Amino acid sequence: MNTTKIKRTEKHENIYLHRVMPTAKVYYFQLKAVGESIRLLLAYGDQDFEDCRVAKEDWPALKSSMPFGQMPVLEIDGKKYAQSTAIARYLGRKYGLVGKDIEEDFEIDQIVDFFNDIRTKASAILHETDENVKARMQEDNEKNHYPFMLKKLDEIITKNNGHMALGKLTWADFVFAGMYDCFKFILKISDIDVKYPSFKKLQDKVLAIPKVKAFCDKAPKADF
Ligand SMILES: N[C@@H](CCC(=O)N[C@@H](CS)C(=O)NCC(=O)O)C(=O)O
Repeated sequence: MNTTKIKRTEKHENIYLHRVMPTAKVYYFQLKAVGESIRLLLAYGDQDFEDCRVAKEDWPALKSSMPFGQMPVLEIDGKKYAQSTAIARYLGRKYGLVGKDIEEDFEIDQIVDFFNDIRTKASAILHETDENVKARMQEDNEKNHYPFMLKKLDEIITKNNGHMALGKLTWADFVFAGMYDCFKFILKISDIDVKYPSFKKLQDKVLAIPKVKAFCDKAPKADF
């Protein structure tokens, strides 16, 4: 691995050469949720970074300094970048966790979008304030959406040798592994690990990668 400290990752004939970023900071709440994949990918890439876990009460003062007024944000050498999927895709390219051509990259993108679609169905309920509407939305998801979508995701991971795409480790696996605890919390399906066994196995596989494990062992604990 080339660890020369230069500002940008160069692209040569579709191969992105790994370079360590001079300084990196991750801003996110004291949660895993959509920020954890970024931390895990940076750990995988052997990148030192400042893990800024923002307390809820400190957020209002910081909000206007973020590109879109939200987190997670990755700051590279003083410049801030937002959107968790875009950041994960960027780090995936940087660390070679991508396909061999744009069609393979397409396969990674589509499964990440599908995973995010499932998550969005659940998070819409979190934002609903009327308890009756919440209950109806949960029932609708459990009856009409989750069974099909989760079975499909389980089949895809199983078919891909325990990965999200391409039958190998890609940045999509980090998106899944980082998000899975929160995914379970918001979907509220108690037997999800048993019903769709590929999910937990995939999370465990990513979290067992030695550099990722070393990071998680030392990181502040968060339930989801
Ligand atoms: N699409 C964005 C969503 C980011 C997002 O919703 N961030 C939330 C926390 S999970 C946030 O910053 N909330 C505080 C706010 O909007 O003021 C991403 O994936 O990064």
